[in-house]
Amino acid sequence: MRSEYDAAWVERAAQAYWRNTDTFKTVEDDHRPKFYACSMLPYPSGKLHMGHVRNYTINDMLARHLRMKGFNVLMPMGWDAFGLPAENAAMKSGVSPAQWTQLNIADMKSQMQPLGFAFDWSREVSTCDPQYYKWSQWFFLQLLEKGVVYKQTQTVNWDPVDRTVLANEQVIDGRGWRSGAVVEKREIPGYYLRITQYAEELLGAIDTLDGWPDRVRAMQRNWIGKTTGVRLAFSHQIRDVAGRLIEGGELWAFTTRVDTLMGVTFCAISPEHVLAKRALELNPDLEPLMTACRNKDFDEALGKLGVPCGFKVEHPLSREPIELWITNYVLDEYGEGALMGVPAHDERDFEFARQYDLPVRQVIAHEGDVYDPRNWSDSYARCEGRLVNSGIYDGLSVAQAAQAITTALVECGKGDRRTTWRLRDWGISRQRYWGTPIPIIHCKLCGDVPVPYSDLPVVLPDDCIPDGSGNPLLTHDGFRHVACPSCLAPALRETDTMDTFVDSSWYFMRYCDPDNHASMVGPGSRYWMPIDQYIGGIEHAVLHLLYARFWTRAMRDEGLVDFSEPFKSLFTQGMLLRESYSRKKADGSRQWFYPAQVAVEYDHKGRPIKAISLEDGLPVDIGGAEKMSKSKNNVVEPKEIIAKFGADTARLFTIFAGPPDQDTVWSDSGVEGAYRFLSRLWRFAHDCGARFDASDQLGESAESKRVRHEVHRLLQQINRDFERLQYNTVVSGAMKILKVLEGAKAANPTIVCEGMAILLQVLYPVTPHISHVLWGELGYAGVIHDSSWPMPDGDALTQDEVKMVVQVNGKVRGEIMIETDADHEAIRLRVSSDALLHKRLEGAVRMVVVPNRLVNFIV
Ligand code: ANZ
Ligand code: ZN
Repeated sequence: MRSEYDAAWVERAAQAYWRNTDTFKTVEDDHRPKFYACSMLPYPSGKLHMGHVRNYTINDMLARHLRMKGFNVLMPMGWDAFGLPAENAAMKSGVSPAQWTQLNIADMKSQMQPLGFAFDWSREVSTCDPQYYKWSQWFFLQLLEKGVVYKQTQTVNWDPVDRTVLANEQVIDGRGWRSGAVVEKREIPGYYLRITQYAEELLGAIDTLDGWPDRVRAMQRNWIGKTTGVRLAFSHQIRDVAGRLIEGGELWAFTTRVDTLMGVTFCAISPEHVLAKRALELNPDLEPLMTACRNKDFDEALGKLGVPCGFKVEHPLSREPIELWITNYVLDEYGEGALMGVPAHDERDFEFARQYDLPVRQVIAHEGDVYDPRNWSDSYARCEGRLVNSGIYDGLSVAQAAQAITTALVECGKGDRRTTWRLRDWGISRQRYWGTPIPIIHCKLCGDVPVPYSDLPVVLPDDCIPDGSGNPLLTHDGFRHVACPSCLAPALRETDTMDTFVDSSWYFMRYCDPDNHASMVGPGSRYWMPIDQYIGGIEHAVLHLLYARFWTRAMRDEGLVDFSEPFKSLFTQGMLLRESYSRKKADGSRQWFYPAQVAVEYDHKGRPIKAISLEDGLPVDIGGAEKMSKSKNNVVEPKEIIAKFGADTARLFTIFAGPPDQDTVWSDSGVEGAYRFLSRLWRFAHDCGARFDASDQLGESAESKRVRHEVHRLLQQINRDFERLQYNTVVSGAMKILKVLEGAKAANPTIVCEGMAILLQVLYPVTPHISHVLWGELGYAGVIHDSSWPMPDGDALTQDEVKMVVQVNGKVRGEIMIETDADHEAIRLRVSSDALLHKRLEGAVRMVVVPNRLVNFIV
């Protein structure tokens, strides 16, 4: 055995073994319980970063641990291969998205390979593979037949930079989630999935997801956004060009605070509302402000914009005339696209009223509050108190008033109870090339004709190179021109492709039946699904998870699967952060330094307090720990770490650095510490190798017992931490075991040999290479991968000696070691045989014993 740790050699040896024996190939097996452990599939950007390393190491630890515990574990990997970056790269470099993607996949795979993850690569899925997306197309057509897919012309969010349509969920604060561009509104036709049909079920079932973090469950609830309130009608006399009353002379608005109805001082509609359109017809001067309202989703920075449209509506109870405004803070897609403005008790309405000098009328009095109509206080919005300025409702509590007013509205036919949802149907049409083609053919005679099932997949041509001038499929004659499947006349293929969230809605089922060409899902999926542990970033807490939950239900309702929730448990790992160093330049922008370009001074806790540039010796600002990002020069490349220290060190550090579900700061000294630990482990193994051979007697010495007790106690803690995925303390527990063994000079070699086996086994999930090799070098039976997970031995855990404190007249005078549950006589004997203590006992009249803890002698 080599005397020094050589990570490169160790890792080559372990990986050669795994490769040659196909260790990670997984097959269905009814004799073992199954466990499906899956990481969210990565986008093949070409670069593997430390965040991936952390994510997949967590997954790998889980998989290896459970395999040794007797589970049949599936841990696959694949590629979210469609999407925008490939098109952007094509525009820059002239390489086709297909080629760029294939190269990146190969590249990333080669960066993953040295890390030794136990993926079953025989099940690799790439979403741009026609054999995969064929089934997304097939399912799309199934849903179209059922009406779950429908086509609609709608106002959509248009991202002017990415030149594509975004789902509501992809618009964050009025901006595109990828480009950050301010989103515009456009009208175009597209295909929609009726996710709203499942809103109630998706919401209710969140309660059953007890393996999910509460935070994610709350985020899902919030996205679905169920609100109950009242829909009420304000009458009007507004007529269309033909002289007909628009919408029967009623403006419907949705409110959650019907109790404030007598405080309405204006009504507001969105610029898309029919009444707004009519207002514009009558008064073209409204155009500029309306356009301003329309093109900017409400953005705090821009403030609220509004314009009175020249119409009045009538209060449903008081019949007072009320002015109607068009504003940018009324959302067209929410409720009725109209609201009743109650500035006194709603903050948005309050700001708007202040801005346009509209009246504020208080209708709720909160005890202890003096209402000041010039300054907003959050207490004004409290849903409690009594009514004032509300006629017959004065004096009622908020709850009573809500009851009474709702009843009054319902009785006169001007209102009803309503539930509104924030969730919209899922628009999946993208005006982009690099995605799953939507399997529709447009015929002049027959309309939109579904591609016959026998013609699937509709294969995406892989020779297009987008140039920024729109979807290249539009000019790809070979793809575009087809015969209509129903009348055979010349027709045009749909050129929109599907949102890539479609691809990621069921890829995890494909891993279960990767070679099934006969159906979307098969026996593999019946065996493996649902996923027992899903692992990924919190950034997917809403969109991806919600779509996958919906898609699974749609599959269930087609009879394809018999479960509703695809992910039993969810684990969201934290990010790796690192200090950034920068300096403000003359033009106000920042110059970012690589850590190697600065000298840093740390305080005693290892926190950086001062940094200077090595080049000019002048100070540099310390940015604090931030997400690793190329633009800030604070990225750590896995391959650098692997080249210097090996994959086991990279894995060990990312796990040891902090609780896996929390953000963790990268530290170079931490990496070195991880490497030193592995070197020490190697050296210890080297030194004790010889001792193991010589030993054959089972030791019963006190020292042997102590060592065994310590090791098993640590194992017990480690096992608990494995179960709760608290992997950082698994590592610290393992470090403690090594320390115990190193210190066990006098212990029986058999005990040390057992302890070492346990140590290698608990480390195997995190540092599999060194554990595999040392297991062999030390002559343990078989291969560590096939060994069974170690469990603490009950006998070793019960300690048979305890420490007792000895007091004389209540003062601590010393301590003794004695067998557990010793009786009074034994204790007295033990103390009097103690050279120092026995003197103090002269004249003792009585002894008081707290079993296994303390003895007090009264003299
Ligand atoms: C009057 C009122 C008084 C309101 C009050 C609130 C407080 P949530 O709870 O988020 O669902 N609203 C209704 N339709 C809207 C739309 N299309 N765009 C923007 N806002 C709209 O919000 C419901 C409340 O948001 C409704 O209750 C309405 O304002 C407003 F003291 O009505 B409320
Ligand atoms: Zn036709």
